[in-house]
Amino acid sequence: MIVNGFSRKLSSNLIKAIPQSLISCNHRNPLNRKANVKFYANSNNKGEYLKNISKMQKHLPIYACGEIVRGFGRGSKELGIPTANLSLEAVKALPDSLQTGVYYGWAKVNDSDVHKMVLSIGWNPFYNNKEKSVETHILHEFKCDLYGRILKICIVGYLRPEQNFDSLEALIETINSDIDQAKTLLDSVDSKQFKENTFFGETIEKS
Ligand code: ADP
Ligand code: RBF
Ligand code: MG
Repeated sequence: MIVNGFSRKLSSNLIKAIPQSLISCNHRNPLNRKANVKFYANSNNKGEYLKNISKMQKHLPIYACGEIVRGFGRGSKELGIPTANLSLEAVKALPDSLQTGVYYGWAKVNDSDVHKMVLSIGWNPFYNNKEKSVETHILHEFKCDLYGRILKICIVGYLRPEQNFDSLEALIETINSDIDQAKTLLDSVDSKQFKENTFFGETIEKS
């Protein structure tokens, strides 16, 4: 097992969720089951959102892992939403097809259980970062910090592009809405199958 790399790709083209107003559509999933999928879109550019979602979804799921490193420490202090940042090495090893934006999926830290997660990839336009970051907020309360541990993630679905905001409150509100959507989407049978993948059972060592 390679640390700091992505290891495996399966085919999936589920249409997932995006923020703004709630819309629902009928869609056939990869098992050809008919699914009424609720998603969020700005009614003015719904078409563009849908095209973008299908495009991103074609590359998923992506399995990746790497060491958790220190960032600016803002996630916990300013937002109340800690994010485990992947090392630069791991970020560089991610495939080019993985574009910036907000995603959801599954995460495991060292030998922990596999938990739901939301993921932000990019330059955090609200903070105008100079370096690209890949940050995972795990939907689990950890008793201690996780720096130096190995984070394994399975990126299951795309939620939305990165955005700038007028206020910190608006950023926090949107991230909390991402979290709510992720919780629901990851409860589906199609999402749960990725949690069971052998990737999460394999032992990895630091390189
Ligand atoms: P940094 O900028 O160094 O990433 P954050 O304020 O974003 O700092 O906090 C992230 C750190 O908080 C993680 O590296 C980890 O040690 C810890 N942490 C605790 N709980 C969680 C969680 N549920 N999800 C992600 N990180 C968590
Ligand atoms: N930062 C932004 O500037 N714009 C965003 O749209 C944005 N969306 C995020 C969505 C999620 C689910 C998470 C976990 C983070 C997001 N961030 C975003 C990153 C956030 O600014 C960053 O985690 C903090 O600055 C701490 O590093
Ligand atoms: Mg962080």
